[in-house]
Amino acid sequence: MRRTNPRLAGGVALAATAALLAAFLGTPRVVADEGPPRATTSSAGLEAALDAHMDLVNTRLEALRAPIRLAQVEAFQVGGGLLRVGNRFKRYYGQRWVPGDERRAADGERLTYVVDQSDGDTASGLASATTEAALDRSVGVWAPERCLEAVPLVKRADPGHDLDILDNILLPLDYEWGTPAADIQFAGWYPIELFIAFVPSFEGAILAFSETFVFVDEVTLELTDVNRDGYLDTALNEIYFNDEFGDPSGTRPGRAWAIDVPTGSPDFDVETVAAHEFGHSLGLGHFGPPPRAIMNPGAFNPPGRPHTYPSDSSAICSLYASWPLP
Ligand SMILES: [Ca+2]
Ligand SMILES: [Ca+2]
Ligand SMILES: [Ca+2]
Ligand SMILES: [Zn+2]
Repeated sequence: MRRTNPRLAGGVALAATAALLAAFLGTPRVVADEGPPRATTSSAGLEAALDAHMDLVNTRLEALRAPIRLAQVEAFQVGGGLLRVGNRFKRYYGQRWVPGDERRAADGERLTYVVDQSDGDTASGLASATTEAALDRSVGVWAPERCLEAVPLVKRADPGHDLDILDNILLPLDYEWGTPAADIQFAGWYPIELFIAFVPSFEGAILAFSETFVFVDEVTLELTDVNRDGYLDTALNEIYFNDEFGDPSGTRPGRAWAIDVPTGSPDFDVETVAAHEFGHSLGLGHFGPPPRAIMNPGAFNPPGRPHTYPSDSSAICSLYASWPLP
């Protein structure tokens, strides 16, 4: 949800973010020698940008004394379809949800998700109700998995107040620090400014991103593993979509967010991309191809409706077969 008077605030927020990044990095932007600055798609550059992003977010979380840290970022990059995962705390295997974790007001052994209806419209012309239905279907791609039988995926109603936090960390004058309403939050479709703040100079190449936060101890500020499974304890996951795609007045008018996109179309199918992102929300990484999987990096618009493949199912089982036991 955008704050009121966004026009006035936008430039200031962007400048503040750039200044902070500059202080942090030295050089926040990659500028070509000839001509105006332009996007680069080198994967090393994007990885460096994601690392800088994680440092920035964690510095702010620390300054705010928030009891969470950003542990993992996944950016869905178009143009080659590459995806990159940043993993911050390398001495741990990664992070997992802890069943019944009171710190995130867990709904018992269920995992909850919410769709921010206030950011659900797309510049490509989809209504919020339409994208919400597609996001629900993307969760429905995973829900029937045998190894999720003990992990119901429960939808929470949009409470109407601001619920997401990363938008505020990136552009504090434009967006509110929300009160999370679920474990997994579809934060909505955001203007290019948010993606400039996310990974400067790669903003036009990022279709969506997923961020996973973990808990730190409120007193010692150390990372926690309360259930001693060898994994950090996941606190929150948020998914953001880039509304520049399909914006008639933007730089990518011919590559729109759409519903039921046929194979071969340049458009992006909301349900398919969201199903991949929700896989990250559940804790999955990338694998293949081969074999074919929802969690292949960059696989979108496969024929027919999205569905899980055997390797997706076995990956889910490796995380959840013994849930709620570690
Ligand atoms: Ca927010
Ligand atoms: Ca939002
Ligand atoms: Ca743990
Ligand atoms: Zn991914």
